[in-house]
Amino acid sequence: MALDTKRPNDLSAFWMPFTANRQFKQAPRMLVAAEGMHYTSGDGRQILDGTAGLWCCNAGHKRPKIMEAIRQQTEELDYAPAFQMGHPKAFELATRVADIAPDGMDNVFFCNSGSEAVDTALKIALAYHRTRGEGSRTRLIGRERGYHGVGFGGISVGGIVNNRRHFGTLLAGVDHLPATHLPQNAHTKGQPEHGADLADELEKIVALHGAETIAAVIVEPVAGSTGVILPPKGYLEKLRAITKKHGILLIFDEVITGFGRLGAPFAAQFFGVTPDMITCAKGLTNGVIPMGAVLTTPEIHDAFMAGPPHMIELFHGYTYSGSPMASAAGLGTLDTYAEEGLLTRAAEIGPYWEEALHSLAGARHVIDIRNLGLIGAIELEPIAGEPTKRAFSAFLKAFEKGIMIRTTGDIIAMSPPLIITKDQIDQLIGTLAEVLAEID
Ligand code: PXG
Repeated sequence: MALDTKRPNDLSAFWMPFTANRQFKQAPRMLVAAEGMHYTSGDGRQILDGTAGLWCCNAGHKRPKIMEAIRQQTEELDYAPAFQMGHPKAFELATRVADIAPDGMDNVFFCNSGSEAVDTALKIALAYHRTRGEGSRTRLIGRERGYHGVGFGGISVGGIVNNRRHFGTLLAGVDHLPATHLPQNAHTKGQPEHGADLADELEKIVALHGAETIAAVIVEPVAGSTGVILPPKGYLEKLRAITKKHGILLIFDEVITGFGRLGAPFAAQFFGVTPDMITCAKGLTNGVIPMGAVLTTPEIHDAFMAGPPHMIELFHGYTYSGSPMASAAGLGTLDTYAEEGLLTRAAEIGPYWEEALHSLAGARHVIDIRNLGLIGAIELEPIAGEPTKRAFSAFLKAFEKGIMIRTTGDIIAMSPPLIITKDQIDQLIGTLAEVLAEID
């Protein structure tokens, strides 16, 4: 039977995520191919990728090992039930992830995205305390300006107003630490000096509610989505000490910092602070096939491994947890990272990136520049009464000129693939300088 196409193939059916749909559909920005550091736009131009897609294509695009791993997997095993059955590559990938994870993070729970990883970690935290007879620990603590995906758990602990206020009452029993963004740290290269004491706010929350009611604290070691907010020197160490003192689990949301973004496999290693759980996604499969994961300590994992052995220990999981195709993509990705030394490359190229980025300090509209590893942010003075407009016009102009950047509020955020060369950094920053000179 011939396909019955009642509708023309237009842009109306696809309701796009986190997008100004009407504006996009009037002047679509289509991407039709990608390789290495570049996208190809619908009108045939090469676009230098300054954002690794959405912080996910850490090894760049269409990398042969990853593509080949997926191709081979399509010949072998398309899908295997994820519950009460297994397939070898999920186990192999979990072992390989645990290998590069901080010491003591030995267990890996797979899911399909960062949002699912966050909700999984929060559920594990609650169930862990309950399993140990501390069922009164039900409160979850997030942070203002935190982004933890879009599930109900994630938006509840998250601190982005627009992601929360349209969606009802959210989870009960959630509190927030203050964000670590301080004006006195403007134009700092690398980790800021001021603000470690903001971690002490956790002591106030503990005093208010009682430690015995608090299950976990979740933070991004470096917040990406809200415009690159860095942890002041000593802040994460303090947070670790306070959580440990009160028996509260510390979760690092490493969905963007995981897999080499800061110059170590995980931010936990970069900062030398080990949490109790790590959430990750994105770079786990180089963004090619959706996959997320939660890494835990054996202490947490083993607490569930009690009771009759035929019983399911954790009532949680997804149809596609550790799916064959995603596992294959993950293995190809980790091979690529290892062969090319990408998980530490940001440490090598970071100083060059830092200098290039901060060369924009005197450019029009710029009020702050922040960086760490291969992450950079340029904060612009908003147009009076029209927040976000200036940065968005920078984004449009940049795309016109052949570079891809991200904006959030009036902040330009960049996180190029870890394979970026010095020449490409020059091109990215040079083009951005032109953009800033040209926009209103
Ligand atoms: N946690 C963190 C820290 C994230 O950055 C998520 C969870 C959710 O992941 P999923 O896979 O469910 O989207 C994220 C996602 C941006 C941008 O431009 C950032 C994200 C996603 C899309 C855009 O900053 N981060």
